[in-house]
Amino acid sequence: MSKRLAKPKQYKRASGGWGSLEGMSKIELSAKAPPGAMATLAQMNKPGGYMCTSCAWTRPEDPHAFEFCENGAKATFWDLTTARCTPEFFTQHTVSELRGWGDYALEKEGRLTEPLKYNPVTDKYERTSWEQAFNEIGAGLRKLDPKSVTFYASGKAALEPSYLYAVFARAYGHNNLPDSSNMCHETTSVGLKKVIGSPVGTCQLEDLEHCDAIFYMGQNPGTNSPRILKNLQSAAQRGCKIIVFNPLREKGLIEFVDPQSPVQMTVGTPTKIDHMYCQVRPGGDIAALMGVCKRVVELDELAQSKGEARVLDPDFIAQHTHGFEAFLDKLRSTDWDAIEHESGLTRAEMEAAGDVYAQSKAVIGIYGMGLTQHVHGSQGIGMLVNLLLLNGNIGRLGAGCSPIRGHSNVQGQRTVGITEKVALAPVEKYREVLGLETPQQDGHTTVEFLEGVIDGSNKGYVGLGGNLAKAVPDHERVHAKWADMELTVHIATKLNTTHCIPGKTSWVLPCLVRAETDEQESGNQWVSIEDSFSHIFGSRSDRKTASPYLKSETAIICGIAKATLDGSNPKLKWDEWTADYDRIRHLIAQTYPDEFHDMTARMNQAGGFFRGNSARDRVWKTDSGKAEFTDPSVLNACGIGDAEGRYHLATLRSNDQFNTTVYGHDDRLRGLKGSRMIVMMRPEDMAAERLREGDIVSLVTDVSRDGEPERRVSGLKVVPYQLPARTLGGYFPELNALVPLWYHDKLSKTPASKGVPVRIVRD
Ligand SMILES: Nc1nc2c(c(=O)[nH]1)N[C@H]1C(S)=C(S)[C@@H](COP(=O)(O)OP(=O)(O)OC[C@H]3O[C@@H](n4cnc5c(=O)[nH]c(N)nc54)[C@H](O)[C@@H]3O)O[C@H]1N2
Ligand SMILES: Nc1nc2c(c(=O)[nH]1)N[C@H]1C(S)=C(S)[C@@H](COP(=O)(O)OP(=O)(O)OC[C@H]3O[C@@H](n4cnc5c(=O)[nH]c(N)nc54)[C@H](O)[C@@H]3O)O[C@H]1N2
Ligand SMILES: [Mo]
Repeated sequence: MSKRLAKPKQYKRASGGWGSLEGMSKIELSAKAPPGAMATLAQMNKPGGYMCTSCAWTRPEDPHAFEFCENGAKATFWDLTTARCTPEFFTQHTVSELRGWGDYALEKEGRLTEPLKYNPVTDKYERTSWEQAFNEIGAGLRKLDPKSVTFYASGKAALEPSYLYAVFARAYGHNNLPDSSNMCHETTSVGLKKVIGSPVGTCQLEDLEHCDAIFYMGQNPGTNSPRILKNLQSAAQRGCKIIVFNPLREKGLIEFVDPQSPVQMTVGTPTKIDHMYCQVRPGGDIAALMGVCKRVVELDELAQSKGEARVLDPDFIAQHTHGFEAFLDKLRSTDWDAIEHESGLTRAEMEAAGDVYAQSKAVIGIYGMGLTQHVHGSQGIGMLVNLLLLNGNIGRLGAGCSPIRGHSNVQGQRTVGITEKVALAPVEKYREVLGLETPQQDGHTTVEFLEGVIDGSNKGYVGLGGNLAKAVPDHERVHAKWADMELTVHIATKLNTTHCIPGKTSWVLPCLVRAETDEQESGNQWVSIEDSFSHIFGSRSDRKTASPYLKSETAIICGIAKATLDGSNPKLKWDEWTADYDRIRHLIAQTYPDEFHDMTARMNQAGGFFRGNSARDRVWKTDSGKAEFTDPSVLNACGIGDAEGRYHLATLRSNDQFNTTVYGHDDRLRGLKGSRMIVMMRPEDMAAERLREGDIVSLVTDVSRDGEPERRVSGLKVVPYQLPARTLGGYFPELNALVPLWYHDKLSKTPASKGVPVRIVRD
């Protein structure tokens, strides 16, 4: 073994800058983008244009000439590719063969062009007509008990089809409406709601312009929401202190060059983004925030003893919060040794962060999957809210709590009724507006759906987008049973692995993308989406469709619904809704009048329209009627603690992927190239394990329940990376087989993909 430690990989340039333009043009080539794709990009995220299908970050009122980012451009090129996956392609390949191709190769075949039906005799997908597909799917659904069928949604479909999808599910007879949120921000929907009464973030763009500090936790903006970098840059430039909590030193949080600023691109120096970078260990955020809060409370006590202005806001605490005393007791009784150990940070670091908080008049907490995808993820969110509440940092200018959502309309899908929880469905309004009596029993979360697949009780699956079998935990257990379902239906743009694990009867129904024209009887249709800031935007494109046989998601849902339901409810007007989406918006406005009145008119105004947020107005829709201080029961959010030989693995996105859609095999912003089958490891840990860069290892899950077979992923190349001790990084979805299905957030059942206990085994 060499005595010198391996040199950690890193990217030398800033985020943004020329690197992002190079990244974009590489994808333009490899995605086979057609001529004019660049002109289509210029319409993106502007009033009158179409809304990017990549992330859910908001759009300003006065968009830039090019209001898009490297990864938004990649997503668009990927959608607009000239490659076509036609029925002829399927005559050449059995589904069993395609299952082994991987999503990169499958999606590269291009856009699906015609409806397909699986033939189990030939093991091939074959061309079918829309009429036949709808009739057979309708007949298949009628044969099944609705309670044994799940309708999944993956967060991209717009508000109009999403609203109808939820209506269809309930008219058919179930609330089994999980969406990608159940693997993502469900921890927010449940955990944030519990403490502030709102399931979504409280901030608006103006807050980012007025905050003095941002606590930026577990989110990677350089890759996953690059348009936010511009807002962070402006904040940093005016002196806002950005304190990052993340086990990895993510480039977008360190320095940024605005690719749309000719001056900065040519002669300028990058903007430094972080004021402090705290490399917490996985799940260490609860302890880290305890440390910060402890310091803030100490500073307040000191100020009181000296007769100086208070650091806390006692009036806010008294008037607006509940549980402060219990939280204070917890802070006082938790000692620094435990906090340092569980956070992986030093007391000095946490105190310095506490000092910044105490000196700041307005603070924002931003977070992503690094907080939500843990066994005690809800408690991590609760701790961030505790910190904000100490000084009334919710519900005033420059302050608030801001989860960064994933898919471009994932928040909106929940807003318009895609939820498995009856309490969140507009049951009364369905009755009033649609004459619909809805099922009273809660439906499945994604985890419960998968349990049903494994035990055979879930017999039908309809997927409105997504690549669910690939995005979920515990691949081997789930895939072994997925094909036992009686019926699987996939509404999709491109072929993926989930389609290649067909149920006994199975269809792939190809749909339009948002950047294409959606011609119906009344003309080219508008759709709408909701972003992370609860703004609703209209979206429309006049770009030619990839194939004349494609249908919109709305038309497909209405087609299946009409063929499935018995037609006895005259208020369910599937054909009329397909003909003119204004009618669907009218229904949405009737169902949610406070938020969506005059929807069609308002969604196209500059900046869209804000549907409001109770917590922002300091109306707390919680059990106590106040914002809740919570007293965490653990200091680390990982469900399983330390042990000899154990590491905690965070499964991450690379800069060349959108979830299971892999654009390429590089991860530019992390300085990694060429392979996704890697495990990032701290050089000191590599030395201790006698591993060298390039060695091939397996990871084995270091926790199991009685009788479960081993969970293992082999063939992973060791890459030195600057990480906290005993922390590993690797890619989603390649490592999903390591996450046990039962390893999820306690409150919301969001899979705990960021703190998986594993052992390293040499191959
Ligand atoms: N280009 C692109 N854009 C995307 C996506 C994509 O795949 N590609 N996906 C979309 C979707 S659906 C989503 S949900 C979002 C996801 O966006 P993010 O929330 O950024 O998700 P991840 O990439 O999973 O990584 C989160 C970050 O958490 C850090 N982390 C891991 N464990 C911990 C921890 O215990 N504590 C803390 N503090 N940090 C931790 C990781 O190092 C990483 O930087 O992005 C959306 N946008
Ligand atoms: N280990 C681990 N697992 C994770 C995560 C993690 O961080 N770690 N992240 C989780 C998160 S946050 C999420 S959101 C899920 C993502 O899970 P999903 O949302 O299910 O997966 P995607 O990869 O986004 O789905 C890609 C597929 O969607 C289809 N598609 C693309 N665009 C459209 C469209 O416009 N309409 C329709 N109908 N179909 C379309 C294409 O066929 C494409 O193959 O994965 C989760 N799984
Ligand atoms: Mo997500």
